[in-house]
Amino acid sequence: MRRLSIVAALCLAAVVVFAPAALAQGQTVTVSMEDNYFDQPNITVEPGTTVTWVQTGQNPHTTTSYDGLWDSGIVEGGSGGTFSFTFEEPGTYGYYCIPHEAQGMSGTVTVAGGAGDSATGGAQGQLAETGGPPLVVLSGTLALALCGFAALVLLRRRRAS
Ligand SMILES: [Cu+2]
Repeated sequence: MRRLSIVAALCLAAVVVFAPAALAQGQTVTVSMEDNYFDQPNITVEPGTTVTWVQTGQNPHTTTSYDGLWDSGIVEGGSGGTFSFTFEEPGTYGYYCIPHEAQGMSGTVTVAGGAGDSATGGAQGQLAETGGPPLVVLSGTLALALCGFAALVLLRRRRAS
């Protein structure tokens, strides 16, 4: 019986360790649109991350993809308005603010961590995690499976004795 509770504790520990990594996959990153700059102009995110731009300035701003992937349109100053875009594919995505591009109000979102990624050089990373989440999730799943198996074996032994 004592052994079984040890296994249960180990399983719980595995869940606690690996669940945050699994949840991080669909994370959200916020970039503020200030007067007249993006507070984090260059960010690096994992595939599947939603970037939300928040209007925190008094001037009208936009977040507009250079590649035509997204365009918030004018977000009025003082409105606290937001615009979100989810990045799935690895790469570097440049964007700017239509009224203030000439004043240097532009930025990049680098999506890294997917297969075949090689575009991380020079990017100012917001994420400090090394190693891809898919591997972490995989090993977490494996750990849980092993826990379950161990519990089964112990249960069987208890019944046999
Ligand atoms: Cu602007």
